[in-house]
Amino acid sequence: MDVRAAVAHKAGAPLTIETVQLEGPRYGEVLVEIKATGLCHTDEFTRSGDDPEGLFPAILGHEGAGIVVDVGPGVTTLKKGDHVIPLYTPECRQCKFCLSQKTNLCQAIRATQGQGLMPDGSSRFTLNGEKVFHYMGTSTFANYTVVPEIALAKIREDAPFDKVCYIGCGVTTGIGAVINTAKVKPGDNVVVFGLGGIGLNVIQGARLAGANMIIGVDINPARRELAEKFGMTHFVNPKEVEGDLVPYLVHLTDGGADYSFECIGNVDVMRQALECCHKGWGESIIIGVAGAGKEISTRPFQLVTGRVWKGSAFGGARGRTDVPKIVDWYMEGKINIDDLITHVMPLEDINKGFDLMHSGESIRSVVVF
Ligand code: NAD
Ligand code: AHE
Ligand code: ZN
Repeated sequence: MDVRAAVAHKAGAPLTIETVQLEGPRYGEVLVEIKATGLCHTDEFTRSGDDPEGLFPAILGHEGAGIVVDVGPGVTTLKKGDHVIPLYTPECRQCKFCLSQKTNLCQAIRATQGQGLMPDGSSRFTLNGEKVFHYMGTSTFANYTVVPEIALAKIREDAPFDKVCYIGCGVTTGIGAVINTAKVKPGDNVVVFGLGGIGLNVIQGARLAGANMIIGVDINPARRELAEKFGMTHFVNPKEVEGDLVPYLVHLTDGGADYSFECIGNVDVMRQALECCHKGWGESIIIGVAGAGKEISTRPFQLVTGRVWKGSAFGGARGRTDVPKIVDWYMEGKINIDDLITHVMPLEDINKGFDLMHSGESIRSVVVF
């Protein structure tokens, strides 16, 4: 079938809107009509050429929501008409990783997903007869996409697609990193570096967890107001701090953060995030994705003296189990998504969404089909 998609033809180039051909679902696969998709900084990371796994031409997008249109043979848990959120971290419930109960990083299809292909090693997308790669197993910058059954969370039908698409990445990543990865407890002091689409969800997760100080760090002063609405208690603009940021934050938190979160993808900030943690127990969670060739460093003494460096992918969430619950939280008014979706646009304007991300004007842009 013909589908309308934003195609990334080469690294650094704007996306182009094209009519692409999409083959129907094969064994264990599902055809989904995408109704809305958010633009995450990770899409920009790959579009820009910073992603060592980046492939071109590809259909990017991993923060979508839509409706099942058709199912391939062997699909048992979904049917036509079901409302779904595609999962770049699937949940097969059978692999060593899923069965371990120690991680959400299901590996059932990770190898082919990283190669921009479906689990059988082929692509469903072509443009003028040439292969177009899938992206993160989701490719939500298209009005129809094919996704493995294990990479779809079934959600309630009254949830608005243009809001809950954000649960497909940013909301779950931010809130999940606080609840699942860090396990923040009431009274903990938290420092959040980067108050964008992820960091603001870390802030609301920290508030849900009952944190005491919730310190937001961002070079964009315009982030302050919204972050305060989401629960930030103190704002720090590194450009306005006299002297080093780390001792400033350690002093502010009376010895250091119980938990810090890096939500930027900057390896120098990752070091600051670790080093502002409390001696003996402070934990720093890396969420930001750093470009090809980048490495983190610190003095091992920082770890010897009890600070812990961790990472979090998709907020440690098991998508098919946890995403429907987070949709419920939104529908029950427990979490705020609406205020973070600052811009809505048609697919034709998707490049404007990336411009808004760069200028710092948007938190989340959502494309509606
Ligand atoms: P975003 O562009 O919305 O937000 C980034 C924020 O960081 C902005 O507010 C910006 O002003 C701020 N910032 C930039 N440089 C800074 C600095 N030196 N000091 C302080 N603040 C600074 O991006 P996003 O969508 O929130 O994504 C954030 C990061 O998280 C990206 O690297 C993205 O790829 C990554 N990410 C990771 C996961 C995961 O599962 N681990 C999921 C989603 C996104
Ligand atoms: N391809 C990159 C890594 C990108 C990355 O770390 N992705 C996160 C999700 S970001 C969502 O916005 C993730 O889930 N990682 C786990 C995984 O298996 O990819 C690189 O550096 O190669
Ligand atoms: Zn994302």
